[in-house]
Amino acid sequence: ASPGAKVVSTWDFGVPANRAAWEVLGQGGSALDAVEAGARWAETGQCNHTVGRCGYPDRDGYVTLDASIMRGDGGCGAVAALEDIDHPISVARRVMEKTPHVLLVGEGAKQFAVAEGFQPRNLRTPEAEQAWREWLKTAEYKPEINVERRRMPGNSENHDTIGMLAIGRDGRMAGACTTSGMAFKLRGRVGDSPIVGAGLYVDDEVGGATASGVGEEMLRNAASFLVVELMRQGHSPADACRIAIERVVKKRPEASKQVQVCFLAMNRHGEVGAFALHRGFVYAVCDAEKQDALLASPSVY
Ligand code: SD4
Repeated sequence: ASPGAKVVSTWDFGVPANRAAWEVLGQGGSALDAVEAGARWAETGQCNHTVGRCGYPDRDGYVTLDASIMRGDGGCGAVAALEDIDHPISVARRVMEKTPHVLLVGEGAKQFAVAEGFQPRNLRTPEAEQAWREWLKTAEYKPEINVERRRMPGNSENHDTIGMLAIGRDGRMAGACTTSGMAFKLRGRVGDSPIVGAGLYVDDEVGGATASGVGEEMLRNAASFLVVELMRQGHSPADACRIAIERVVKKRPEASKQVQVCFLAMNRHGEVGAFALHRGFVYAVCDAEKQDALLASPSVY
């Protein structure tokens, strides 16, 4: 029997993003349409410096966006280092549905988006520009744990990359992950979010996983794939996320003290779990019973 529709996503802005996804899921819409709608909300619904429009730029001042989308049957599409297009998740979906490829990057991704009818626009807001100019004074790239929370003047909410997993009434799953990546990254840097298996992985036979935090750690560990494979071996979503975090720590114990890594997983039965390297990670859960649950994840340190 189907576990019933459900959507989960990373961080506290996952609550409104889930609601956008629920408008689709609650009406019997597909998990794929739901995660696209939820991710789109995050990309333009709110200026949060870490996703879509208003993302902070790289060290040379360019806002570059990464996104991936995946269906539980293995279909997937992604864009990396995409500029001037404010809905990278929808471009990723077009890559999946309209090309023989999985990942388009940079200028080619933009060309494809424009050919598909997306309107290019300047995504660098005056606020992002000001933050970048401020950063240029020291020009030191040093990601801090959960820094987005502190970067928001007068706003204690925690905002970050959105990773979203959904299961439809028909029991089929999908996931989406979208981000502007690490602020002030090197030009050309691509994180985990658009890399299938690192920032996102979904398999209808098992479940899905997504990640937030410093993407280099997810890339090193093929992390979302690892979480799904751990669930395939019989681990609960929470245990799978914890074991994957332990792997991250074991590989780079010193570096692990300095960076945040967070995993969120949902298995095909609709069970949800999460684990983070450091405190501060929260995730949002939405189903027919409750649309706005926000839960804190356990952490290692
Ligand atoms: C990245 N994982 O580009 C993303 C960014 C993120 O918390 O999640 N930041 O590495």
